[in-house]
Amino acid sequence: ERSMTRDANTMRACLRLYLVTDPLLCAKAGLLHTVREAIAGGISMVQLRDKTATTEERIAIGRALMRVLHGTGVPLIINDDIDAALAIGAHGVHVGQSDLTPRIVRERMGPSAIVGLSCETVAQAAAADPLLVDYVGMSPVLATPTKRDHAAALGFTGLEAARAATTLPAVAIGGMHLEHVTRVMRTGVDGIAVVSAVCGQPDPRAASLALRQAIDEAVRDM
Ligand code: TZP
Ligand code: MG
Repeated sequence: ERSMTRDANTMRACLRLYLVTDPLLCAKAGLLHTVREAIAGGISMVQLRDKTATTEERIAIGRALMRVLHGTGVPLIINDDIDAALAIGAHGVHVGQSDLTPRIVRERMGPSAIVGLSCETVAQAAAADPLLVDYVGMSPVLATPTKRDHAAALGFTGLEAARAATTLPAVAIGGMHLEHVTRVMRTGVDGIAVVSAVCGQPDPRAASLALRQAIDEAVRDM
């Protein structure tokens, strides 16, 4: 049985403005402060992504994030680390194509957890299994310095093709900033995932608010 959070329409709403955290970009203002401000600005989901932390460190940060998110309705997704997600009581796990398989994530996280999968090609998007996966991240739309060794950029037409290859809720990631919102939302994705458009910005609340307003406007116009 599907929980509220895994319902496709709820999932689509959670994908509108998806904040993926970067420990270095958030270091100056602080990760918790950045997320608090971003929530006030209207982000709809958060992913803890820290490639260099240990599981113990991820658990500590994740527990603090859960306290920040408590009562907001904003789910917390953990990148790549099922043990941390289970210890934290996080809402889900996000994996890439060369990480743990969605089947393993689903088996270990249980039926009510959110499972996200990064797709870098049309074929990968077409292959994403709706029985295991709740949403796909189309990645990267544009080249970005935030992720090292990322796959070739999809571009907007590549994003359109990838989006058309699956009926799963979908979010666009990679080099996404305010000026891209209208074009990206026209491809039919449900939302936009950002790192540097919020993390490390002088005012993460204002940055989130501007993105959220532009996304909501694009959704209204569809
Ligand atoms: N996956 C694909 S691109 C990317 C991730 C985590 C980084 C996106 O960062 P930014 O700063 O929003 O371009
Ligand atoms: Mg990964």
